[in-house]
Amino acid sequence: MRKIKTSALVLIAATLVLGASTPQEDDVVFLSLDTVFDRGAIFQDRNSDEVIDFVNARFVLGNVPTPTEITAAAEVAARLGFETMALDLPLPRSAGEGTMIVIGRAGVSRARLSEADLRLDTLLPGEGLVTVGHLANDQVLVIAGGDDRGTLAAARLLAGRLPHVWDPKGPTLTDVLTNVRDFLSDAGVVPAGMAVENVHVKAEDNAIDRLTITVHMSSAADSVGAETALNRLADERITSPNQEAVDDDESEPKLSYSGARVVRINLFADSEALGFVDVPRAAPPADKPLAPRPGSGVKRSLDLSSVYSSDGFLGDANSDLIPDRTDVVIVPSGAGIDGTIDLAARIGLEVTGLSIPLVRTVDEIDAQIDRPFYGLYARLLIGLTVDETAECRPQANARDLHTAAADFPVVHRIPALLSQSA
Ligand SMILES: [Ca+2]
Ligand SMILES: [Ca+2]
Repeated sequence: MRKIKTSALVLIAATLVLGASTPQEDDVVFLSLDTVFDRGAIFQDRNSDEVIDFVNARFVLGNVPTPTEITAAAEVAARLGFETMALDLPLPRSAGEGTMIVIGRAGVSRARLSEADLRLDTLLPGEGLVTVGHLANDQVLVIAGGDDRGTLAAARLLAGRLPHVWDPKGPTLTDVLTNVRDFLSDAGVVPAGMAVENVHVKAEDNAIDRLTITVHMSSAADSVGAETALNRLADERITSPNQEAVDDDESEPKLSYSGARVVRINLFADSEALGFVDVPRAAPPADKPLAPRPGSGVKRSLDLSSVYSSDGFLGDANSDLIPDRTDVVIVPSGAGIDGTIDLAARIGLEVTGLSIPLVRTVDEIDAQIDRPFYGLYARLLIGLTVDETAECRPQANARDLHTAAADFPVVHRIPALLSQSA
């Protein structure tokens, strides 16, 4: 079944030319964080078989991106590849076609977007934001931080967590929108429109720091009613916090998500901002043991013919011949690392289970040098060339590998084709 996917892969060296096929008229092209991985502005089904086969996106980074910005873009690219059954490589960069995915403040500047409009100007070092910007008639996906660490945190939030509220098995941003609408409707004030404005994250945190929802009310009076109801909820939660952690099978209190420290509701009426209310979560998630993920043996038959198989960068945990995990960490360093973005996208395309982080900066590797990663630790450079398979070392032992691997969120999927033929 992997062949289905592989045969759909199209490598195009030349610049992508649009026009041969265009999105269907009923394609939703509205770009929104809650539906960013649905069929729409970025993910398209160009032959109308209900399977995503086209990634309508281009990366915009600064003129001279840092290795960390490349790493951030590559993490996002891996998720793009993961969400589609076919992909044109290389992924277009700034001058190409497609929805812009802007990485880092240098990318924001290059795209001529306003940091203030995007709420990027107040970000501190280590803080990152995923949001949607507007440029003329285009919508732009923006992933940026107060510094490179913040940008990378935001990229990993998008690549490894969204559209879920952190926990890959927990509620989604769409659920949050529904919950906010229901809460306000119960309070007698029905929103006229809603959207996820942005998702704020801090490096090394274990939850979304702040999830901001824009709510448009029909009138200023309705906005006051909404503010009153939300403030009452927030005050109750602040004065009598629930100290009990929330287990998976418990339903959470109203507008409380263990994967988001705060839900901020921005209230508007007649396009005028009328204030916001921060609703803190009732309790953090319960500590739970991380599920072990099987490690891999040493890859003795790795060569360039086997990189995209279970003998290479990929792994097959359930032995059904379909690669369902990655057994590789990409560490971009040196000159010409831009192609890391395409390499990550290709790896994402080839697997049915993806772990983020897939790409690590040299600094991150240095900080964890004593900690075993996956079975294979290959240092890669670009153009699908193995520059040096330095430090291909045997795994320390299976238990340590489980521990290391279990720290990472694993996004699983059952693609339409696979589920049909299963
Ligand atoms: Ca299709
Ligand atoms: Ca498998």
